[in-house]
Amino acid sequence: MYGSKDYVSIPVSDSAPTKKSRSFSLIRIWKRATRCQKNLIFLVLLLTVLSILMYSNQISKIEEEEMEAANQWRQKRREAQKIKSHNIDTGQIGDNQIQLPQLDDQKKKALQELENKIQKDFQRKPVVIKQGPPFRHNGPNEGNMQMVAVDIENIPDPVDSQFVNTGTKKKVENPDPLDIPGPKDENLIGDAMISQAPRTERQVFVVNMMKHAWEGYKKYAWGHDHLHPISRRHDDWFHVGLTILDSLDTLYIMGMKTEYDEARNFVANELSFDKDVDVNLFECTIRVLGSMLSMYHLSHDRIYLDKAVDIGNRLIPALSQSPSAVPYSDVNLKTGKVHPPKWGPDSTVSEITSIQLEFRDLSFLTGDMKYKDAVDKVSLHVHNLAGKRDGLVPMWINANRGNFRAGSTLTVGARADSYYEYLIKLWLQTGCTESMYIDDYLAAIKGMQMHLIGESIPSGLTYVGELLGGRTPSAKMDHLVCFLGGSLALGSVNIKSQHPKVAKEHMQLAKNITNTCHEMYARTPTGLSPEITYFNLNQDVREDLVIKPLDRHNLLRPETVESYFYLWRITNDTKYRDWGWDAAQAFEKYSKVPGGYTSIKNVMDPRNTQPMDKMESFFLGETLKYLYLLFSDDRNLLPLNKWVFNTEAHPLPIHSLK
Ligand code: DMJ
Repeated sequence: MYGSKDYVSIPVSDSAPTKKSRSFSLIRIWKRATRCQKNLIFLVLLLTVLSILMYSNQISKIEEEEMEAANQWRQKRREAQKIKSHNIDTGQIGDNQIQLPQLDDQKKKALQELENKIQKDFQRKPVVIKQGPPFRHNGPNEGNMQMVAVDIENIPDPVDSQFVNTGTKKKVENPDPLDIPGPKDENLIGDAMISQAPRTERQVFVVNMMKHAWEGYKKYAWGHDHLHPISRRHDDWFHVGLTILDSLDTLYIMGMKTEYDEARNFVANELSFDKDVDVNLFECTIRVLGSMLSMYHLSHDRIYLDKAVDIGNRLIPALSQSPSAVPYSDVNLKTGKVHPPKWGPDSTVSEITSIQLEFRDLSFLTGDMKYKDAVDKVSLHVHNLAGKRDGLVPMWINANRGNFRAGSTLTVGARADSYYEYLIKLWLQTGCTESMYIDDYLAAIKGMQMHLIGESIPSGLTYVGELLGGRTPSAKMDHLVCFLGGSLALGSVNIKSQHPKVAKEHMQLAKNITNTCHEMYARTPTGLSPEITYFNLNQDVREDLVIKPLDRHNLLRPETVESYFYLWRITNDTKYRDWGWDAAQAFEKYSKVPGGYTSIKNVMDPRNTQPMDKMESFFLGETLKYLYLLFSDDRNLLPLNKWVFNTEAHPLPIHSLK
């Protein structure tokens, strides 16, 4: 009804409650609250105040860190500017980069002569593919493999001369009756081809590890790059069945015929490199090209040579299309398109200097010098490049400009490691004829002694640290550095006649570093090494090794057992075999899962290793191969004066040019 009052009016104040009324009501609430409620409110208030205090403390810490970083950055900028102006003064250009110095005519001439000599020496070697050694077999599926008679001329001396590439062949008596080829085991391949020594118990153990890893891979990841042994899945990186390729020569050397046939069938029938996928030049060279070359040398099965040529041709644009002598890090296998790494402008020094053994071998096999020329150009460039410090290389290098990144860290670990490894191995590869490599190698080791090598407290363990930003010492050592013991020992026996004093020093260093790497395993509760270890330099601390929470993972890496192998072959000291055995046991105990072997996140807690669900291809390609060789009683199995292992443990022959 219109006009009648059908609602109740309530007087409402239009203004918000005043501060006074609000505090009155809070007091009222407080008064009405029970003791228990009051306690609760008090607790909440206390916690709030504490959190605010902690938060502001944190903020000021972050601010301090940012300030510190900014200061460091400013300092670096000032240094960079100094370098820049220095470069301008000396006629070089540069934007925080160091340029190749202008060579005077005399130096240019000397370099050209050196280059010609290398070229000539290399070409003197008969090219296998042209001369065509009789293929010993046509692949496991196309005929029975024949046993190769042991060439008595090629049996190395039992002790030192085994390692020294004198270039002269010496007729020697067979050092051990066990080495005489015995009756052929139908199930053996690699051993039957290379040697006939019986397997040791420890070798059988490693063969079983390989079998287990292979079975898991075959079941859950066949044709893919890597196995995830826990989730029983896989991942692809290059899309080429990387684990199969990395495993081939290990299966061959271990004489695992059935598994080897499966792998060889994959190469023959399924493997294609015609993939629209960007691959890393270095990783693809050491794993894929390295494995194909090795397999060709071991088996003389033509299929591997064809694949080696195919992958070599697909990788070469990374070298040929660079505007400088420094290759691009990535190349597309189908299109040949190249580019620097996705995460930054620079390549790492290890990746551009650890492709040479493989490409040079490809030239050796095919007679086509384009592969060797391309990688020799890189080596020569790095050899002459300004910015090294006493033979040590900054870890970043730019493909567009061809120079080191100024202020890069100096390390023998990640990003630089195999530069040092390949210096000695490149010298060995052509029968110790190319002095540039040995000169750089000797200078680098001296540089390490001057700047990177130290001793921990209290046990005096020899570590190889880093110079952060090229100047700040850090007692940090990657597990990757553990290759160095092996390389030093290998170098030592080969330089002995020319540099006896240095050789002795290097051998001692090799033993000390390998001992430290052993400690990195032995001192953790799992017996497995962490990825990174810091060494204590503080008199008040009683433990040599400092293992930070984020560095506690173990990726099944090979470097330590690799050095055990070299040290055992070279010194005959059985402790290296025992240490290798301990490592194998630890892998078996903490990394083995029903689906294969897995990387783990925490070597410090045996009850909670936190498996990472990944089996790297190098576990089969390197770690298990080196363990097998370490436990072999047969010194003729890939003797070190005939073979040089690439950084992925694929053996390539030494071509003595003398
Ligand atoms: C391998 O791919 C090679 O040994 C490389 O030189 C370093 N990293 C892994 C193994 O740790």
